[in-house]
Amino acid sequence: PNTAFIFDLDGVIVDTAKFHFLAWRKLANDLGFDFTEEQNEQLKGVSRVESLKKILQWGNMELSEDEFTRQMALKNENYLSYVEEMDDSEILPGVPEILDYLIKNNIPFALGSASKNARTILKKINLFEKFDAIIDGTDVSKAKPDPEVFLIAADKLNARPDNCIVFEDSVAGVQAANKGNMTSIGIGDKTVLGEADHVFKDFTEIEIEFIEKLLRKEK
Ligand code: G16
Ligand code: MG
Repeated sequence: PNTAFIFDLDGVIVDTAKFHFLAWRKLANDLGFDFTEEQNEQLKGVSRVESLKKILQWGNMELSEDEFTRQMALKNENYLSYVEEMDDSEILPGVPEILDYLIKNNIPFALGSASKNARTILKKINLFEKFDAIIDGTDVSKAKPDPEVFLIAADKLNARPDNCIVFEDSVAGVQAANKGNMTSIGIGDKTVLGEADHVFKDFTEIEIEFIEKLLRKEK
């Protein structure tokens, strides 16, 4: 059976969390309250709508439906002004090596992201053409920790979920992979991503030998 790999975008392929932070902080400040890096951490893997709901709660603020929509659009415009400046130097260390290995060995891989800007970002960093499938926030109806995004990816790659290996930096994403019956690899802090089958600080810590072991289905 086909083994396939699925990559999250933000926090796995690129660090766009820093741009989300700047854009959300501007929104909060414009509304008259502060927004911290610690709060930004809690928005990892969380959709745009849910992120704004949380931020408004933290700021003790309520907005009309129209104003909510307007603020979300402003935030995205601001976020995209940072994305506009991105190039392939933003790809996180160790990522090109693993993608090259997969391509060389004809192992299919997909993107599974909550972001509605995923395709734009992949084009900016010159990875758009490399993925066999791209599933993002525009393709799903249920957000992580629901496994929908990864299940669609598995289907597009013609792989059974239990033959899929998912790289994720968020707790919700790891839970989504687990619920989808996939192998979950956490990228980040072991104390945060403890539910993952394996955790690495970043891709430079992952040896090709480990990938080969996964392909042989050794645990
Ligand atoms: C990313 C980020 C989240 C962001 C979400 C939606 O998810 O981690 O912080 O809120 O996408 O992004 P957008 O506003 O671009 O639609 P992922 O799944 O790539 O880590
Ligand atoms: Mg992420």
